[in-house]
Amino acid sequence: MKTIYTDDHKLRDAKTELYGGTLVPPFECPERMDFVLERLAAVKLGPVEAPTRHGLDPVRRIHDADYLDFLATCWEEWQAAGFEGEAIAANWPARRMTGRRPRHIDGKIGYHSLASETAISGGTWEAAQASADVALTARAVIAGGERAAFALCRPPGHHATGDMFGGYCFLNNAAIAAQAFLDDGASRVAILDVDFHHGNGTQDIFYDRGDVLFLSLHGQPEDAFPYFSGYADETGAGAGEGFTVNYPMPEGTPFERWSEALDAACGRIEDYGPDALIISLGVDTFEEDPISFFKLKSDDYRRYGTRIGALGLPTLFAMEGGYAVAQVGVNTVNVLEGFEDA
Ligand code: Q9C
Ligand code: ZN
Repeated sequence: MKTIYTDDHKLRDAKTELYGGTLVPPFECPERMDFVLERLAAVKLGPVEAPTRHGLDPVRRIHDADYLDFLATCWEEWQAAGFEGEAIAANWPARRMTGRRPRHIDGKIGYHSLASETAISGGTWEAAQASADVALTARAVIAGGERAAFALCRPPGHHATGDMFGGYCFLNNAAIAAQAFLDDGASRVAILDVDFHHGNGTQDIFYDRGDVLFLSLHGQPEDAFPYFSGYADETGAGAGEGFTVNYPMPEGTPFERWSEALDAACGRIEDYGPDALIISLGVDTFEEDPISFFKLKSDDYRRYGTRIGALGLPTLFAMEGGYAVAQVGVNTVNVLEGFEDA
């Protein structure tokens, strides 16, 4: 399997994350990619190739123009406002307030964010565009006839909605790739999100559409970020009714229980019969992940990769989370190896 990757992700190098009331070095750090690359090479999974530039047109199919304008100018405006730290939201249009978009960057960043842990700093916008290019290039590899491709995306994407960043995500790489499949002639695309966190952004983007089936296995929202979405009774709306499927699970969930949810999700995908499958591949389900609460072990990743491979579909893997940094490579590549074993 080909991997698409660029060093341009290193442009995303924020120094701060708001965590438990203090500013800490971000869990979502550039070094994560080194461990994945190292493991890909160690097992000789396949060639690692650079992305090609796809421009903003495919990004605009998913994200609003005023949001993209905000991402492109946020850091400059934050500095021009005289702020000394990285750009962090502290104000939101909360219940019963106006939803109008402010002019001042301190207001605009709240309008365009869903959480405050994620800081914006210089290079973030450039890295986010490169990450989308990685996903779009992997998508083109599959369109060119390959059964599968691995988009080693960073920053991740599944928390980003059409008009909000947060949860370490800015552009929704999986959603952008799904839309590109549709725009290239596909009738139906399935997105299976196996990151520990609910893929709220992807769900929101396709919530009222029947041409994308979205399924997510995640920590239950009563106890886990993003807290305000991911319940089992969120099933889609309008033409999208029945095309969102959530599998929230409690603290301590082991592979035996998690894999039952995966089996159920795979059954739904088989019934849907998509032209392509996108896996939002986060490995923060790992037992040693510092911010998550599932109990998967390294060997389990290989087993579930094989289950996904058994679907027999053209499959794009898009990297999402995973913060037990030294184990991110083994766990991620185990999924890909298991897939190829199917
Ligand atoms: N108590 C992804 O995995 N908040 N994003 C963590 C932990 C943010 C995760 C707080 C988690 C974002 C792509
Ligand atoms: Zn995650």
